[in-house]
Amino acid sequence: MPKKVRTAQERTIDPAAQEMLIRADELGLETAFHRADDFVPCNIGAAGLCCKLCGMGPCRLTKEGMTGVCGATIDTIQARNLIRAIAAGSAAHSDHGRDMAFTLKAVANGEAEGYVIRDVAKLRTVAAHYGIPIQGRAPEEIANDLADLYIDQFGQQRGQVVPVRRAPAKRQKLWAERGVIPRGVDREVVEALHRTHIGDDQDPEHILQHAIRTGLADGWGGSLIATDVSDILFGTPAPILGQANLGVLKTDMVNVVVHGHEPTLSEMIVAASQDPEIIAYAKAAGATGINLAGICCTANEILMRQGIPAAGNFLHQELSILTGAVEAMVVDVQCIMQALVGLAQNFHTKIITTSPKVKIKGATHMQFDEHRALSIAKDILRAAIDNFKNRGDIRIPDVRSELVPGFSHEYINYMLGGTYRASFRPLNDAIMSGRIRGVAAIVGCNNARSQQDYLHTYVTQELLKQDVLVVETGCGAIASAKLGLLLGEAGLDKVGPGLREICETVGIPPVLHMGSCVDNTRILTVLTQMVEEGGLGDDIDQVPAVGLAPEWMSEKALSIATYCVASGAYVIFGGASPVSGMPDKVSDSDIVLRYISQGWEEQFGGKLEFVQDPDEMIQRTLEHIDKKRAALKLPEYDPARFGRSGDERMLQLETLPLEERQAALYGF
Ligand code: SF4
Ligand code: MSK
Repeated sequence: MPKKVRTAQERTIDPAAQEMLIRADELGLETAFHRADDFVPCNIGAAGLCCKLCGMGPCRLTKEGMTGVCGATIDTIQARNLIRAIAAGSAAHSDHGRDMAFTLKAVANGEAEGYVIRDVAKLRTVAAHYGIPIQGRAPEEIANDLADLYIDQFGQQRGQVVPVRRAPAKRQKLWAERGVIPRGVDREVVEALHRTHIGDDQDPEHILQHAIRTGLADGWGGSLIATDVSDILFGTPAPILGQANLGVLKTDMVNVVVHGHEPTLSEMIVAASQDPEIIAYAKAAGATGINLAGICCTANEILMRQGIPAAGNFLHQELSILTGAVEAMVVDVQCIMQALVGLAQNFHTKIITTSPKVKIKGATHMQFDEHRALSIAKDILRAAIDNFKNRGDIRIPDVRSELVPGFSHEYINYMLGGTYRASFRPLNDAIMSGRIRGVAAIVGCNNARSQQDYLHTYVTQELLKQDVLVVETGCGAIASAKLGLLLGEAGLDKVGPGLREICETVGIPPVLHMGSCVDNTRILTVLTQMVEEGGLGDDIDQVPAVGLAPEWMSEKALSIATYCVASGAYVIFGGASPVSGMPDKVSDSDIVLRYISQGWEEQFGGKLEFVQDPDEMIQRTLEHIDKKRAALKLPEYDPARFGRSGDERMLQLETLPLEERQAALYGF
């Protein structure tokens, strides 16, 4: 089959990205978009039908009934591949959480240069959840105890990881009955690897049962710890004005792009960039100052706390280098393409790796250590400033959008009820009345095989028209940001009438940005509080809500999907299914697909499905929401019932003569 080379417009809907892809072609350079066109994925591996777990393989199963050399069946091989991906995703998020907990310990003991505890209220709230004494104690003492407790969760061997106590009571009971509460974060990941070694667990359903426990170790373990500690150290996000897209890079400033996931380094680079000595150093180099911008989830971390602009999402990492205007790209962990180094060699951009866990051949390594964080951050910025003089031709697309990110669970609680009666009641009431039909969490990555941002933004916009409130995280949130959906009232003219009334009354955008990919735990917390508020059932699986990852790419996404399913959510992934099996067959090879859908739904009330067509994603989302509404005996969704209040109505009334306005408003 001849390979199809896509045009820039077919590769991405983002005009800034299109401009950079055309520049890449002009310069004879390639990106992930080009490489995705250059080779077709192996259809055996893509369907989960290849096993390379031992030296007798790789065994590629291409026909119904085939087994590997050891006799492993298609369904066993698929289940093993899937749980290994989930374990890797759970490990990545959780190791991030572990590092955050160690940083909290160091800060509590005065050993971390430059850090302070910024959110003492959250520290006290979280500590109180676990019975850590808070009365009359200094924040550092509480933080020390919380750090010890959190560090213990990773290596704990028996019992239950403590964050699961924050799930709805009924859910905890269900998990206990099913035997899936994680004992310790590391233990579940290790067991997933052990079970999938040659000659171990060979019952696909039994393997996938442990996948649930491995995913829960992420969502109600490592990720939740990461989010808690990030908020305690760097502040719980609240709405702040920001900008997104490549147009945030500056022609006259030293551009430093931070990329990856952990806020420990990026927050310190933000602090260092404001140091007068560093600013003076930049000016002495001929620049007007230092301009920081983020990529991927590091972007989300510093955007929602500091208002530092986002240069873009996952597929923008190479595109930002193509501008020729980036003096340094500073990376830590996860979602960093090896191709950055080769591409950067065509420009002056320095790729600086910083994590002891991540090195890339050809990159400059400046290892980060939280004990000397500020000094290292300044060294990194000096290296970027020194590189300013080496800049060649630059082309920065004049494309950027404004946005308001920072809708943490705590802020949503506050915005709905104010300081003295913070509550989720108005949200629950709006869903119960049908003003809001339901909630969709649209999260996850970009994928070079999709048209960048198209699926995210199409699904988002269509659900908004149907009065579905959308919350977003990760690279999906940046996709909506670039389209202007995260700005105050932007896009409200395309939002359903009931949802529009709520957005206008509360003063929120129709899409709420809730953070990075590790922050999907914020969505779990929101769902839990909606349950606890009353009126929407007594467990998460009863809430009219759906999770979607239309352009998923990473193993972390699979782990997120699994813990959301285990928490009771219906999760729809776009793109390719890693367990699609033999084409067009209803056979053994469908066991895994059936189990993660019907099987998991019977046990946990949530299910995972892979759906390629965006209209089908939307249809299934709405059907699920309406099914959950009916089960709760809520009124059937009817868009015609709402829309007579809100800003537009008031503006219309203002044009009427006084008597008519009074008649319309008060009936006299
Ligand atoms: Fe093949 Fe079995 Fe070895 Fe997998 S574990 S590579 S199926 S022999
Ligand atoms: S960065 S995991 S591409 S969301 Fe979190 Fe984006 Fe997905 Fe990486």
